[in-house]
Amino acid sequence: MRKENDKGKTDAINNFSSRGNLVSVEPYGSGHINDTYLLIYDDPEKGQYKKILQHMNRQIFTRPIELMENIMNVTTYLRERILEKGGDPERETLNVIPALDGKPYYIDSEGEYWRAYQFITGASCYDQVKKPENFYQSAFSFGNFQRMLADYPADTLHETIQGFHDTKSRFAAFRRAVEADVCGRAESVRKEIDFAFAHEEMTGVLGGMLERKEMPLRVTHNDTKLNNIMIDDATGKGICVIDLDTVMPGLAVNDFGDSIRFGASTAAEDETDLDKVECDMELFELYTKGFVEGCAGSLTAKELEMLPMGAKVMTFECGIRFLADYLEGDVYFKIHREGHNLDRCRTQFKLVEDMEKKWDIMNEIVRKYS
Ligand code: ADP
Ligand code: GN1
Ligand code: MG
Repeated sequence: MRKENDKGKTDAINNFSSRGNLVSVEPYGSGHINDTYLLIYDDPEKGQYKKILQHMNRQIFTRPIELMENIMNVTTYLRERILEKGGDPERETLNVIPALDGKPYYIDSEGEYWRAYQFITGASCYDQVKKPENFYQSAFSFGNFQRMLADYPADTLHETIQGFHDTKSRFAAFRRAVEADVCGRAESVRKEIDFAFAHEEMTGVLGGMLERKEMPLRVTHNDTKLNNIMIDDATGKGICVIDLDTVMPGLAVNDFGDSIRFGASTAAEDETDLDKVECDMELFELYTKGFVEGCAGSLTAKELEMLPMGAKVMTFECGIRFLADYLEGDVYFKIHREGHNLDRCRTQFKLVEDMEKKWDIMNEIVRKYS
């Protein structure tokens, strides 16, 4: 885990323009990658207001300037689309607050990168589905996000993490982690390793289809967890897609799949009681309906057919990423307890097993909305 960088944080706070006095700074959200802080200010004229400050993870996002260029370009593009539709770009897309020098990031004295966003008020992010309607809304929003970016010039986007959802190379990295076994943990997780090796075959399916041009490369979000959507507290509508670090060319079925593995689970991603973990078919159906409606007819017949595969492969991929990180000593995903990444891996593998049992139902549901 990275050490706290208090001086960097203070310098960053002072290097983004702000009205009024700073009242509080608190860690915020439950993301696994960046350090997010909620800043509250008191403005004598306008009262209290909030801001999001993020310490970007430079070990993972090795080219932060390119990454911020992506975010500026994508949010500027989205702002225009939202205005065309008469929407409110202050709430329906992220708004980067420039640093005092006008750049969309601040570099502290240790070379760490910081950025700030306007806080989206009156909306919440959820780690688990509280009301099924929220899940439908998140599906519609992610589908709609993809549709809004359908004509975005994809070749101008930087690849912020190479091979992010190249499941085959993720598997190769996992295999190397097992072989190196730098922490001597492999023997104790033999069952999970065996499960992974028994499922290797699925890792080439989607990449193979892409290579054969059976599915199109689109501009996708690539990290479509429920907690990357803001749901309006008053209307219950999905209003804003956030966490744009991985917006890159990718597969629509992967965006669908990542949402299913996280939001259609009956338990949290890090639940330790695996009896509680299942892929809920009612939630799967709601998400399918919302995503297909949000994409508004843009998905090809092949993409529709492969939605269940997207769910299974993304869940498996996430499972091997968690397991590889456990084997490597928890260097990628933030952990909050011993064995956290192993617990996360186990829920993903349990979900894969459950999807295999429910495979026919999943396909039937998708056909109903195709
Ligand atoms: P990570 O990459 O670590 O997941 P996110 O960008 O998703 O970081 O931010 C973490 C959390 O912070 C989100 O789940 C959300 O609760 C909150 N958050 C991020 N940006 C905003 C924003 N502009 N307005 C309100 N809340 C936000
Ligand atoms: C990370 O940043 P966050 O917490 O939204 C990860 C995703 C994983 C997810 C698992 C850049 O997402 O790929 O699916 O954790 N993001 C990155 O919960 O690796
Ligand atoms: Mg996030």
